[in-house]
Amino acid sequence: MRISSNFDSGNIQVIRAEQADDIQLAINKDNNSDFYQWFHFKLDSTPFINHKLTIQNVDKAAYPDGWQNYQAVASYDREEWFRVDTEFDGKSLSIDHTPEHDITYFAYFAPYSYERHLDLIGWAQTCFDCRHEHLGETLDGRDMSLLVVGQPEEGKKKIWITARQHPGETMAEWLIEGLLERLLDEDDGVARSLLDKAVLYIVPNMNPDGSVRGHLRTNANGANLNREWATPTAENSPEVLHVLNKMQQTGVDMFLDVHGDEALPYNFVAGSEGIPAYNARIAALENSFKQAFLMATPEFQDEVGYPKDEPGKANLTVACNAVAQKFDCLAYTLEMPFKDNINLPDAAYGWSPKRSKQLGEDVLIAIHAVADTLR
Ligand code: GEM
Ligand code: ZN
Repeated sequence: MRISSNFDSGNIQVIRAEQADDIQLAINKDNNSDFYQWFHFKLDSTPFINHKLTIQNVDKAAYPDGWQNYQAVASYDREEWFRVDTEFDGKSLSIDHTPEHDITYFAYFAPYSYERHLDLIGWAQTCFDCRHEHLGETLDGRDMSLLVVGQPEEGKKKIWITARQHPGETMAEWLIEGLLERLLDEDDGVARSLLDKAVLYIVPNMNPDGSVRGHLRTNANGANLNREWATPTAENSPEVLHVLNKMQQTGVDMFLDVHGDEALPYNFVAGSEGIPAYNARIAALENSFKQAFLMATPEFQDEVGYPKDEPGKANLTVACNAVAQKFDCLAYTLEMPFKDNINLPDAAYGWSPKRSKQLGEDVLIAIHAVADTLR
């Protein structure tokens, strides 16, 4: 029996793995950071024997509430990721599984590999009305890729969408995959109408280094990119610097920053109500967007979410707040659950790549609904 994680987004530390019913593991911290929660590893063992895997250090992870009612995901073929019996006792996380094949992969959420990211960029840029732009390099020397969809013309709105600032939140890039598949479908009415009104600037992965490294929340240097939007630097957060520089060139009429949430079992949005520039126009746009999103899918809800920021008290290092303040525009953080949407639970898969992709398709309806009124 052996356990390994030496692959794209792999993260586990093996403490003991001699007996199938007593496998002891721990999650590694992000580099140069105290954050950890993302795990992804491979078990190579005898099938049809019950295995008990215990991750010892989950109580000190970034978001311990994320383990309440959480079920880990597993896969044999690295395509289908299903939920497995998982218990959290307040200290450690125990996974109880009887493999049906020699190799089983386990992860915090369905991984989105760097190869799949490159495939997404490659496919998208071959589509009509979609171009790739290189924005710059990351600290590990990977490319920051921007997809520009639609023809920039006078009067068209500029809509920016970023995803996966936090690399362990892989559902964010799954959402972008679904959003792009609809947006680039030349027969789709919402896509065609939206592209008559707007140009979309989409960054499918804001943090490729952290993704490959198996980080939860930071880049290669341990920087939490979603706290770097006030003063990004080439030395610590080039990913944000490249995107902000491009935003300066294009302007921004709407911004969506896509994330995942460890604890709350819902899809929800977090706005910019606490920024100094917040005003009735942005508030009305936020409501119009949410009403359209609620009509588009029952997977979205607006009852549960983050506490609202007090007026003028927003953290301006956060992307959504920084962009809303800088460009006086509608800006939302969109959150999906690592667990499930408990309004529409799925015991076998929980929240999943498929549902993330569908939400990407559905959010285009809400974006289309507000596009004309963004300015
Ligand atoms: C969150 S977004 C920051 C909190 N935002 C608001 N408006 N309360 C973060 O970066 O901590 C997004 C995430 O990590 O998923
Ligand atoms: Zn996040």
